[in-house]
Amino acid sequence: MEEPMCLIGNKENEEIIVNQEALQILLDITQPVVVVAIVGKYRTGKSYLMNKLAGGKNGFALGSTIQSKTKGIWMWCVPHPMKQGHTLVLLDTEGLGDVEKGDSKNDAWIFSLAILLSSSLVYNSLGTIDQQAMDNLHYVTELTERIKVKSPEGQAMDEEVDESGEFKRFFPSFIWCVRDFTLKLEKNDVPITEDQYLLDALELKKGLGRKVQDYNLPRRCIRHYFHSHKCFVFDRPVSTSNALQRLEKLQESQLEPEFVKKTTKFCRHIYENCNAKTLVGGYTVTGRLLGNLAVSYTEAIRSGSIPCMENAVIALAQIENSRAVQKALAKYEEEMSKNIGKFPTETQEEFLNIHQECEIEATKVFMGLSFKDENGEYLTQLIHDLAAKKSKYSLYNEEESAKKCKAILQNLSGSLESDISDGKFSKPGGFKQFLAEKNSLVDEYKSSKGKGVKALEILQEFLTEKETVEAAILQADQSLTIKEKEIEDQRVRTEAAEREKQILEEHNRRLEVDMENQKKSLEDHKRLMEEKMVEERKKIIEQNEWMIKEKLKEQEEVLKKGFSQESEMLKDQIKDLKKQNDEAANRSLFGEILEAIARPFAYALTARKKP
Ligand SMILES: Nc1nc2c(ncn2[C@@H]2O[C@H](COP(=O)(O)OP(=O)(O)O)[C@@H](O)[C@H]2O)c(=O)[nH]1
Ligand SMILES: [Mg+2]
Repeated sequence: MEEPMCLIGNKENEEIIVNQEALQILLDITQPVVVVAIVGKYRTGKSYLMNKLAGGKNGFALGSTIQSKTKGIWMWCVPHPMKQGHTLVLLDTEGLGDVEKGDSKNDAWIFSLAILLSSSLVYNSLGTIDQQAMDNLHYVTELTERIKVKSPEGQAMDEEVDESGEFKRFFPSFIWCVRDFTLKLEKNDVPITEDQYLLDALELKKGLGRKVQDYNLPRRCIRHYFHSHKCFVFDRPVSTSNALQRLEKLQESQLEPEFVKKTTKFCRHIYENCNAKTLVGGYTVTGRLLGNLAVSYTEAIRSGSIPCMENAVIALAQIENSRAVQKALAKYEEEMSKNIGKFPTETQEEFLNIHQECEIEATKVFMGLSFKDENGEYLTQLIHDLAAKKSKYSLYNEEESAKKCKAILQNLSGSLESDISDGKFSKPGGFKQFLAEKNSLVDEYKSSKGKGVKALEILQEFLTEKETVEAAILQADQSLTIKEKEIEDQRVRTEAAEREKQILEEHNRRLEVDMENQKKSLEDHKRLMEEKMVEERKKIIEQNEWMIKEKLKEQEEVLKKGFSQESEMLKDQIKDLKKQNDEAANRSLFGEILEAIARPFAYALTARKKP
């Protein structure tokens, strides 16, 4: 992207909308995305810092030039400077808490969206971390009303569920940037780190009074909702206000060295430590997924409901899994088309080998793109559609075989045909001569290569066509007695019946190998799906274990400070997470789901066999 673009517009008195052009850019990004969003009051140098992250280019318009910029979330996608194969998506919020632009009711939604869409959230403020800075972050205290974790369907209407204990799992990491910081980083005359400075500022006060509660609330939210708390303090970039206005035009050498140093350190931290966005269960978010997430959340808000992370993931999985099926089928076609020159294959087994190779490639594509296909719904569809494609190609292989066999017969039977029409066999001993020619034709046909699976059937068709002529020649042959003619006639019939039997056997044998192949394919799919599900489950268990560790840390801290009520709450949450993990570890290996996938196919296969 050459320059930033508005991703989510937030015009006053209008609905929040996703800009289609920006959406398309996201949808085209197949790489995982590291998403850094910045929030905070207007004119605190947010856009300036985002430009630094984009590699120092001037893209996001700065305060002095933006009077008419659209409010909302602006987006800039750039190649990640350190993580190969990743895209860095910068989200700059425009006009949050800007009184001049009218304090739209949508601002709180924009704040929530920045959280929902990012993997790292930067909160930017001026001066020091004081009460004012905390107050400006009041949106964070309203998040329980703006973000739902679980789908409300499973909950009773009047049930007040506190889901904020789950926020940590979904929320971005938290980075506080303090600009124009003038204090010394010290506590009781001892130097402290920036992170310690933030943690001290987030310390809770004891007491039950209203004032204490108000003081504690935003701090509590920040500690409890976000899983990591980083802080960067910046000096003033230049000393004169005149120079401040022209900041973007100044050379680095004209800025305060400490400011430059800190900016570099901040950028390095983002590049090195901010991870790609993931969904619950550890699925990595690509630009495509991010675009769909933006649409899903924004639409929830427009329709008057609260964005629900679980629902969004379900909706996303549906979109992605349908696409995974389509991509896998396209892969099958692509691989098959490379092999089409080998048709007709000599045997059905050869055809099935080709099919199987293509199927494996297709399934790999599906497994790579799909996620959370918990009921095996999309896998079933894939297996079904692949089976249909296999039938189509199998039929084509048969048609090619039939064509080839007919061509061979046509070629071989030329002289026999002209001998018949010339009446060469209408003489005593003619029948024997006819038989000899016919048999040598059949022998030659049988030894011809590349006839494929229809060889017998087409021969049978050919010989059946000749039956009338054969009978006539036999009857006309005066060198044979009636008895001999009867015997010959019987032999012709027996031979035909024999071939018919052979054809049927061959047909059934083909079905048999088809069935074996289908069974094996099901087994393969089952195995791959099982592996994938084990992997997915492992990720969930790992994530829960990480949550437990985070909560234990939090609990230790609140216990140290004597907040026993909070500690109890955390204890419950930890207990719950442990229970979830025990359940996940003990659940059977999706056997039932996989059996259910296999059943209709096994049934369809047995039904096709001829008696
Ligand atoms: N005092 C101060 N001004 C800054 C800083 N960084 C940028 N500015 C200037 O502040 C004005 C607003 O910056 P901008 O990045 O647009 O702020 P935003 O509204 O938060 O995005 C511009 O004139 C910038 O040059 C800083 O660290 N301190
Ligand atoms: Mg800005």
